[in-house]
Amino acid sequence: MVLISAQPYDYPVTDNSHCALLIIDMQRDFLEPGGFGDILGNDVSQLRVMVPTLKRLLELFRGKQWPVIHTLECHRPDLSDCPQSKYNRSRGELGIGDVGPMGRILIAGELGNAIIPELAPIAGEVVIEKPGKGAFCNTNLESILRQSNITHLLIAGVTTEVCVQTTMREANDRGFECLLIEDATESYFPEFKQATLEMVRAQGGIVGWTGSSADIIAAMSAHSSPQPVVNIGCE
Ligand code: C5J
Repeated sequence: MVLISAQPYDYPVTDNSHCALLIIDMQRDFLEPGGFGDILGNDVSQLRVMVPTLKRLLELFRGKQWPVIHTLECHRPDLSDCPQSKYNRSRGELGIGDVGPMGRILIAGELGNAIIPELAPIAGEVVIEKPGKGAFCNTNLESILRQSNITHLLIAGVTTEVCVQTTMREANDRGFECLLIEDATESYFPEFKQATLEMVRAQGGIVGWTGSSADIIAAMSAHSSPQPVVNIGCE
C-alpha cells in the first residue's frame, strides 16, 4: 500500500490497485507556434513549462513498465466525426480541417496532430484518437482500461479546464480513482487551471484528487506492485 500525499487527502494505491498514466493531448496543435492553439490567439509557451515535469513522470512509468496512455484530439480527414457545433465554434483565423502551417488542423496523421517529440509514445503505449474533449467520448478507452484491470488514473496534459477536466469527470463517473497532477497540466488561462484544481478536490474530492509530481514520484518510486500490461499499444 502506497499513500501519495495529495489534496483533499492522501491518495491510496493498494496492492490491488492498477495505475496508468493518462496523458491528454500533448500535441503540436496545442503546444507549438503555428498550431491550433496559437491560431486561436493563445500564448502556447505557457503550456510548455510543464514538459520536463511530465517527462520525469513518463520516465518513472516507463522504467517500471507501467501503462502509459496518450490521447490526441483529432478528426478523420472527411470530418465525419466532427459535430457541426464543434466545427462552427472552433474557428478563429483558421478552423478544424483547414490547412495551417503544420498541415490540416486537428486532423489525424497531420504534422500538427503529432505528440510533441519530447513525449512521443514508444512501442507498447496506447494512443487514443478522440474526437471530443473527453477521452471516453466515441473511443475505446473504457474497454482498454477495463480489459487491463486499471483502477487508478494519474492524469496529466492540456488544457486543464477543457480536455483534462472533461476526461477526469468522465473517468470519475465510471468509477476510476483519478489524481490530477498539478504541475503536469497547464492551461492558456492560469486562473482556469487554478479553478479546475480547486473544483476537482472540493467537497471531499468530488471529482478526485490533485497532487504534485514530486509527491507522486517519491511515493511511486518505492512502489513495486506489478501493474497490468495494456495490450493495445502503438507500433
Ligand atoms: C482544447 C484540449 N482546449 N485538449 N483542447 O480545445 O483541451
